[in-house]
Amino acid sequence: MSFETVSVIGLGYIGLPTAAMFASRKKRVIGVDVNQVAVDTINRGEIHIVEPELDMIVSAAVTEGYLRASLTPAPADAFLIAVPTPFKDDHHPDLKYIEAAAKLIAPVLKKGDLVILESTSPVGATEQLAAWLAETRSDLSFPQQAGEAADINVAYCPERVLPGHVVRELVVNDRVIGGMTAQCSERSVELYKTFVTGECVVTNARTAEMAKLTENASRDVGIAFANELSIICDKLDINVWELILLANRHPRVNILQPGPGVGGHCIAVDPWFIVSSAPEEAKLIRAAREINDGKPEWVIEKVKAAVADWLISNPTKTAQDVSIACLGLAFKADIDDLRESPALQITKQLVNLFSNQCLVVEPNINRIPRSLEGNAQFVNADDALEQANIVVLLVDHRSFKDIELSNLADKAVIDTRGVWH
Ligand code: SAJ
Repeated sequence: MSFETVSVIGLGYIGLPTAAMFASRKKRVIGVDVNQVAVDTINRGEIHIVEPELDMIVSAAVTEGYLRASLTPAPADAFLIAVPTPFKDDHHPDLKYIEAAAKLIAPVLKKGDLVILESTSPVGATEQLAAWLAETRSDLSFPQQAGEAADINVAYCPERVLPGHVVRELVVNDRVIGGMTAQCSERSVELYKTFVTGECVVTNARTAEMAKLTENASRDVGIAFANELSIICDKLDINVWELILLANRHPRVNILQPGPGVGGHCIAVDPWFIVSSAPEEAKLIRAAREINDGKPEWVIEKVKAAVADWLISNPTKTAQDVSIACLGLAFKADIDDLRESPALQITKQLVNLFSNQCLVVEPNINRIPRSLEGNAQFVNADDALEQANIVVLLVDHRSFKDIELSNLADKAVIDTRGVWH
């Protein structure tokens, strides 16, 4: 049975582009979201998130009648769930949005439908989703009950796209497809082949769940190694950036880059899902999370030490006289995304410690974030460098790389990204 109508539950950074890709291939797509503003915006042919090229695709899909958004679910041949999976205070995953999605779609399911979970999830979440669906629909059979003969097919298929490149990566990246049965996988491959040109590699649901977590945990461990090296090198008076360049000349060594910590909504979250499933065993993965989460505090200590040194060199001054430039707020280079950003976290703490003495620079946004408003000046890089005694480089934005080193000559510099090494 082919797929005429596809429903995407959750119209955020993954769900909306995915819905738009299906619609661009002339599938009828019903996007469902709890956010009225998002629903209204999409139905006007506009988008409520920042992602290059997506606006044109959504606008065309809505105008041609292939995509519509709604607060309520409707029958479809395939359902894709792309809702958030945050963690709770104790770092255990919170599946409440997946549960809500299951309860939402269960009433409209019919024999022959395919349900795919795309949200980054702990191992076992797909089986849990199928159990929630079965609880509500005892008139239908599910893979955990009927295997290949199930009325409803269920699979896990994680997204792996890089923010800023979503439209291209959705099409060209390989996909891992983890069906609860072989038929669930087969039907999912058929669905994704609507727009995916990358290879669809089949496995089971638990391995697919773990594959997504493993990809991001692997990157987190790599960054933690670089961050730990930066702290060791600081103590031993070695330039860590030069050290990494040298070590990476070895044909089998590829060390990542240290920074002020790890931000974004994926790499700083997903490894905890592995830790919470195997707390005794996941020693390295937990340590990596702790090293990366500890890096902002280490940077703040470096700034405090720089202030203390400045006071020694300027005995007539007090701590209220020092001026600190914080360069960059985004969670990584050349984007405007401040969510879970270590740069923003560090700047907030510095603004708390040195109220009205911080000069905040972020070339990719137009106004100072509300959390800093009133206690810091929002200026451009030139003005910040002119006034500052201490310069803290927090994001390796392109424009910061062009700053003349002579502008930094008489200042204490804390370069967390190695831009000026
Ligand atoms: N970072 C470093 N040093 C590095 C690389 C990154 O400090 O050498 C920092 C960045 O500055 C940033 C954080 O790590 O704060 C994360 O940035 P990122 O570029 O590594 O990753 P994300 O969060 O933008 O996207 C990741 C990607 N995963 C992998 O590369 C394994 C993406 O493919 C996933 O789809 C995405 O997570 C996701 O949605 O899970």
